[in-house]
Amino acid sequence: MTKTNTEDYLRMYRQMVRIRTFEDHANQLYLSARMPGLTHMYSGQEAVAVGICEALTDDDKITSTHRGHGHCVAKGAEFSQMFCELLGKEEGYCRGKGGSMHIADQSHGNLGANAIVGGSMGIATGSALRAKLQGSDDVTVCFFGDGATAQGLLYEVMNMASLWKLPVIYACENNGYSEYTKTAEIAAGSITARAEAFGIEAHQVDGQDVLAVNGLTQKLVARARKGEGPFFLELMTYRYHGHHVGDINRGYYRDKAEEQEWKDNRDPITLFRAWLLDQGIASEDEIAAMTAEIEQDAAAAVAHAEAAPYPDTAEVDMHVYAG
Ligand SMILES: Cc1ncc(C[n+]2csc(CCOP(=O)(O)OP(=O)(O)O)c2C)c(N)n1
Ligand SMILES: [Mg+2]
Repeated sequence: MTKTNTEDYLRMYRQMVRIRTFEDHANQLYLSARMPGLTHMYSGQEAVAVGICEALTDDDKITSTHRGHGHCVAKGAEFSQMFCELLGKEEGYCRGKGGSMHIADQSHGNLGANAIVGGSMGIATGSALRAKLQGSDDVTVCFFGDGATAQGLLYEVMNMASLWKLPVIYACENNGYSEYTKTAEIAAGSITARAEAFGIEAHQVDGQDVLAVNGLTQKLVARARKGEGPFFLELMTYRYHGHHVGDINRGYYRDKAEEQEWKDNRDPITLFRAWLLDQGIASEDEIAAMTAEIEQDAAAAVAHAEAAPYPDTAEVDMHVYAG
């Protein structure tokens, strides 16, 4: 059964705005040299993370990528602990030692971001095998990008998942680019056909339409819980920023007109906002108030994280080895 509840719609919208707002602040931290290292913005892809994670419970698991802030927020993470993690502070989800590309939030079932492209595929499949062996009905969603379909690991794990009917959903976010290269130049044939070759049911979905993503994911999650998995989703989407925050002059591989076209006509937040207004689910004023409140939360979380202490140097090897 798919969700039709007003509260669910508003929460989905809120979560999408929270991701966009988080990313705007993270980008500012980078541009003003207040954050160490680089980070990869999720802006533009919000409907994918939110549409999928809103179909999951805290017991369900996800694995994430180098572009992982959106997945982390959508799975229930708090701004404050996330910004602390980005700034290397003790209060961060990984006590400041993971940073942007390694945030994990096990309390909400987020097994972690991963800087290795495709690296989380084995972890997600192992998590689904654990669920099956333990007789648990939780489902694992494995997020990865179109570029990660070039990793051989995907074909090893899809083979196992299909043979063993594992409760895993492979969610390929096809944003059209792998670093500075168009997907069309590096990926031959069809992405969904790769999964179908292993006997896995695969769907291509409009990744800018949160209701389409959520509706389909709810159905697949329910079926995966009954042992009908695995499944594969190819979510057609777009990233607004460069590959990472430092990739500002990207004209040599991507046209500004193309970026503008997606922002003007395919923005997931604008599209869903128009739908909420049209359906009378929210008013302009309510949406403006929600947006302002989220902005305040983010600004307060950044201020908190900047003032927060770094971990003690004595704990540098803490959490490196199990036990
Ligand atoms: C194993 C591995 N190879 C190469 C890289 C360098 N790298 C980082 S992100 C990226 C592109 C990934 O593209 P995609 O999977 O489409 O994700 P997107 O960045 O578009 O979200 C590459 C090649 C890496 N991190 N890990
Ligand atoms: Mg990509």
